[in-house]
Amino acid sequence: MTAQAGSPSVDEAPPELQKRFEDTIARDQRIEPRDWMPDGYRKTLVRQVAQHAHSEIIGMQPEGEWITRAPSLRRKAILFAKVQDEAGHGLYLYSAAETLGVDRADLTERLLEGRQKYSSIFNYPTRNFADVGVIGWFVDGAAICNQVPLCRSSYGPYARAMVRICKEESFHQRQGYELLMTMMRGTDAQRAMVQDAVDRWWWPSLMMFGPPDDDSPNSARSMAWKIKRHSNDELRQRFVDMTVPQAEKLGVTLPDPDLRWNEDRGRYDFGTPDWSELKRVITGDGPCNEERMARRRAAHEEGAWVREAAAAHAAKQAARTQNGAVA
Ligand code: FAQ
Repeated sequence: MTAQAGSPSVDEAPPELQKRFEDTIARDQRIEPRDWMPDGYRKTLVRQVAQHAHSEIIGMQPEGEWITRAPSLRRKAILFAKVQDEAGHGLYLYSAAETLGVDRADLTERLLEGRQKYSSIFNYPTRNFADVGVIGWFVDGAAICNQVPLCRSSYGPYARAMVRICKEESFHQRQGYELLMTMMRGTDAQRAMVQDAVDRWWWPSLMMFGPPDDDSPNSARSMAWKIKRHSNDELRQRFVDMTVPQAEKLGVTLPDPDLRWNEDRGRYDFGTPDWSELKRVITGDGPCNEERMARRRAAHEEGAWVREAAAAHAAKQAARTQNGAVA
């Protein structure tokens, strides 16, 4: 990607622009689209924001599969609203990415060609309705831990998009927990479904935070630029500390024999996720990678006529406005 028009590369940027950028970061103020920024800063943001947007859109699939199989009208309406929110989050994030001088259609191409990633978590299957609850509790819970600090990210449009997204994620997490509470008050079979879903989603949820800090090539630079505010391991720890008491209240067991309170640290100790599994899933070899990408490609192709119609409508409106007619 090239620097935006009017934004010289770091080599040719006047020193006062570089200084202004560095001062803005140091003062914890926001970089805005019109400001000069180093190419690396822009590229890092495009990478992270696009990956985040793709995750929201692909993330509609695992739960979306249960809309037609929801056990009641109430659960169906809630699930519908949640999955629709995820589409909205994708749109806010693609819009934030576009302020960096990239085009949403191009980002989608990069995803479809496998040149950009989406979150590993969405490559796991949803086997029963308790999975919908556990996704809300774990996956949205992890998203909140990761994303609340991003509301203070140094890039203005990303930070502002995150404020709105986090409010909705918090509702998503509660609906998941409430669904699981209801199932835990039900039959033995329902309680077993919840425990089974917890067993399958726990470790993949810990992997959502990314590789361990000593194997995270982007963290140091992203944190120096205040795009990321905390390291992957710190956020993973926060998620564990938040979730263990919730699991106790719910009456489920988290599948980690090494999980225990550490009095000295005032935090929970926990086992090591299988990092080779994360690598496999990220590089396309997870349980549902092929299925998720095939569905995404099909949706893109099936939606071509909508994009064409919207573009034709926009062109007609623009021509009318140009001719002085009331739009
Ligand atoms: N999956 O050097 P790092 C949600 C990649 S939204 C796939 O540590 P970084 C809402 C990483 O991109 C979930 N790839 O990278 C919802 C990099 O590859 P690259 C998405 C991963 O960027 C709920 C390489 O590994 N959230 O859940 C993963 O500093 C329910 C090295 O890693 C976000 O995107 C992974 N788990 O830290 C929706 C949050 N981890 O790009 C529906 C914003 C790492 O160099 C239902 N993103 N990689 O080729 C972030 O905070 C960061 O980008 C991290 C990764 C923490 C994900």
